[in-house]
Amino acid sequence: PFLVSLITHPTFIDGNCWTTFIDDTPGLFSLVGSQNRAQKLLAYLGDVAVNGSSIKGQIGEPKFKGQIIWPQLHTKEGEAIDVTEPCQHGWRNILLKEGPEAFAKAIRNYKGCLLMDTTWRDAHQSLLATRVRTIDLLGIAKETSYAYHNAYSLECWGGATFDVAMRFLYEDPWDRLKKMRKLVPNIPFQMLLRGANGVAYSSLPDNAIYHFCEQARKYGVDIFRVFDALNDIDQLEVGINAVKKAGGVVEAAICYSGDMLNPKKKYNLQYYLDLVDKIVKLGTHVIGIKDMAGVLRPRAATLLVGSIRKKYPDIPIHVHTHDSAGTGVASMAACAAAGADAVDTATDSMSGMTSQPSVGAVLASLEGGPHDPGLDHTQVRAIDTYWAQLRLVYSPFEAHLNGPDPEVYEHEIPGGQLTNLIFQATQLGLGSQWAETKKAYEQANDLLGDIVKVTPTSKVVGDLAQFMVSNKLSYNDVIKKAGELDFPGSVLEFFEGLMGQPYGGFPEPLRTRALRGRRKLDKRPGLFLEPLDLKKIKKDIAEKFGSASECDVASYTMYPKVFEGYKNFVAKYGDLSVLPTKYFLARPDIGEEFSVEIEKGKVLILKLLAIGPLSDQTGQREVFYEMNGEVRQVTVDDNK
Ligand code: 3PY
Ligand code: ZN
Repeated sequence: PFLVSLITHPTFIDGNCWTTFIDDTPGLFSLVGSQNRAQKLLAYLGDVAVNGSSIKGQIGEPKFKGQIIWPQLHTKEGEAIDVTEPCQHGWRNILLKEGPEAFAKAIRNYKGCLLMDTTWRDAHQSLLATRVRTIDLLGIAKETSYAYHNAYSLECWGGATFDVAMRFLYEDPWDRLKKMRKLVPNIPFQMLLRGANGVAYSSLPDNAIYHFCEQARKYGVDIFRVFDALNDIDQLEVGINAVKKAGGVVEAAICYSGDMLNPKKKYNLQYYLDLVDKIVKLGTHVIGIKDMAGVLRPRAATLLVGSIRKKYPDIPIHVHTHDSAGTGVASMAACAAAGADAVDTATDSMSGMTSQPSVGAVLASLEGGPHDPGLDHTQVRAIDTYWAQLRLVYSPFEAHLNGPDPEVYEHEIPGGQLTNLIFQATQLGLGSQWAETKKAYEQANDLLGDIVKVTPTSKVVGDLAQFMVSNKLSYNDVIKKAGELDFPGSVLEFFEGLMGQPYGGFPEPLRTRALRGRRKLDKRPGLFLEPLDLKKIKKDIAEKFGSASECDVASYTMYPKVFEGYKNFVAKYGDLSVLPTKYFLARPDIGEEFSVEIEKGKVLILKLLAIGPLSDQTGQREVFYEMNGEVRQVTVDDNK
């Protein structure tokens, strides 16, 4: 392609070719670059045309492949809002001008109960296996900057999005963050940080967490919800200190488990209040309550939030929940009434069940009263018309939940995991085993000492539950045979202490028997890990892939293999984040024309012309595309 651009370049054709022509004509390289990108994109499109999408977890094709209709926002007076430029008003301005303490104070002084919108992170993590792509978030970003300008924050990063972006969507999570930030300059961005695990599944050396938070803050994260899956304060402290050093708002969260109002349960009000004392001592700006399974019922919510409010009248309280049992709206309204400063909701068509409660329902409950969140429900509804269409584009990742699951009060499976487990059970055709798995999950939790369950400890319980179901082991079998069983790796890691220390200690003699002589840590794992040599990592990445940014280093420290897989994929197919989702997941119809902006101002008009016959000799097919009026051909291995 380079030669082609050279000999077809006007200067070359004119005969005015001088020796420094190539050096003086950088556009030539960009032309070569875009031709390369176009060729790589064609390679992907050709592959999808022949083999279908290979995106993991995808079942079937999008239910909706039509043109998305964009919403038009209006002011209260009925005037159309011009969204050419993003909105500039919002709580982020206080943070940028006056810092985290002043931000927290201003939030606390606000009369209403603000909302965090989780649509861009937890909602799709909990409903659509975290598969929503950057292009679709950016598609509604400017409108969102207006409709949600008075929101406490947009949760848009961290949790599972980091891993999934690279592993399954072949996207750079940092690129997503930077692009979202440009289009939404006014609303604080919030991420979920798994304490000393960063956004990974087990502890990393402390310097990796510090380095990660520094980049996250630099490129746009404002508020960091920091939690530890066992509420282990030493693990939490690592995350809290890293966020503080990076200059972010610390929202240290206590993870709510069980039922505080049931005197027979392990975690009571005093347990939570003691934890809150500890995070306040560590200097949290906002107190987070993280109800990852949706088991915080309204009466418990009133007591918990009310008690914290009384003890800490000046610190904002922000409550997170899932709507698995259908009580989310009532609980969030109870939290607002008990003194919470912010609660979590998701856009209506991405809400409910394992996701967050619906923004429309929470607004309907609070609007006009003393805790009014200060959002315009007609604008919020307009945004939802976009998501209603998008949800159908992502239908291949639906878990097909039909209704609330009040059994969550017994099994306590976190929202995201509940969807995953149902999805897995359906895929394996184990519908009848689903009930068994839920029961086993409850028993596994008891065996492990009734632990707090959220990533990564929820996986430990889930793995043990599936192990019990597939090996037909009862609760007593596990206790009796512990010394001989080959427990899942995650269970052994938990017993070793690699996820921190559980409240009340490890269950014995099960731990000792299961470990069979493996080490037992009694302090946080980070203390045993050597700091990472970040400079060397950067050098190695640059050598392998040609360039390396600090963000690449941070991606590598979290997920070395996934990062390399992502980079190799991009080397082969280019940056696919620019490809509209329906063409990322399925091939277009023959003759269907569509456009892709491969870089700013460089638009490709594409049309699938034909898929050739299978060659017996090579096992390949030719795929013919029209690209900007020219016929292009790619040869594709037929893997079907
Ligand atoms: C995550 O860690 O990704 C979670 O969403 C926990 O609730
Ligand atoms: Zn959640």
